[in-house]
Amino acid sequence: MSRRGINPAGVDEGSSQMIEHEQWHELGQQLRVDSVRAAAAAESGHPTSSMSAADLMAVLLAKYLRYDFDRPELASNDHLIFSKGHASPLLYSLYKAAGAISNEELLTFRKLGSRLEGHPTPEIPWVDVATGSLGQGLPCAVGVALSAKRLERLSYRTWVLCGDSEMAEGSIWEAFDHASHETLDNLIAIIDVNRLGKEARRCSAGTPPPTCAGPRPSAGERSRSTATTWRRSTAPSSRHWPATAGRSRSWPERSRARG
Ligand SMILES: Cc1ncc(C[n+]2csc(CCOP(=O)(O)OP(=O)(O)O)c2C)c(N)n1
Repeated sequence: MSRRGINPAGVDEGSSQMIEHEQWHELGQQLRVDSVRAAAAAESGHPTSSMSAADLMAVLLAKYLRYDFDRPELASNDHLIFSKGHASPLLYSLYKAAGAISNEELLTFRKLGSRLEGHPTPEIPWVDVATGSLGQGLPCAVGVALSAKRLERLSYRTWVLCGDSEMAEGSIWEAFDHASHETLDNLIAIIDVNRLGKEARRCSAGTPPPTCAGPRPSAGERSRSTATTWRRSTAPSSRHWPATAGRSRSWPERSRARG
């Protein structure tokens, strides 16, 4: 039986949980929309890979991540590594939601001279390691977590976002093996199981890879099929769309405005 209590502020616990869930949902939608906007401005990138992990990152940002974006050099800051670095539009949208970058900068994604490259690099103060080659971020994160535990003896956590197809990389298996051997309870791998990995199926050893017959689809056809997938699976409601002009409010600002 569930028990409902009253917290010190006089808000029913059940209601405050509902408000929290609504805020996560709204933040997730904001991250999805911003990921699409960034990729649309660049006319490239991986918007769908970003959208599938938006809710996961919304909860992480709103509730668990301990990070001062104004002071990235702080030793107590958690670390966040996107092992699925191709979901960079989501990472940059998260920075925007945290108030670390502006809407204008978000839209420079993948433009010449922008620090928001197609895959994250340490040119950005909140990025530890360059990722994008699948299977690379988690091993690096194991190193960071190992350092926290054995060298620095600090209590920060290392969060890593991985893709489900990425799990097939040998380096991922080795990294998990080592993390377990070192009992790295300060390392949290979040696996975005969207059951997609560019091709429809992953190939396990001995299975012939899926082949593609006929002419290659044009860029237009490819983007149309991406849009269709997106509409079917995770289309945000239209009320989020007009937020394109000017500097939209960051997540903390929106939270504060709501009280
Ligand atoms: C080592 C390596 N091989 C291939 C690629 C090309 N690639 C980019 S994204 C991707 C699919 C990743 O699928 P998954 O890990 O499930 O992430 P999703 O995009 O589905 O969230 C591939 C094969 C790459 N970036 N790195």
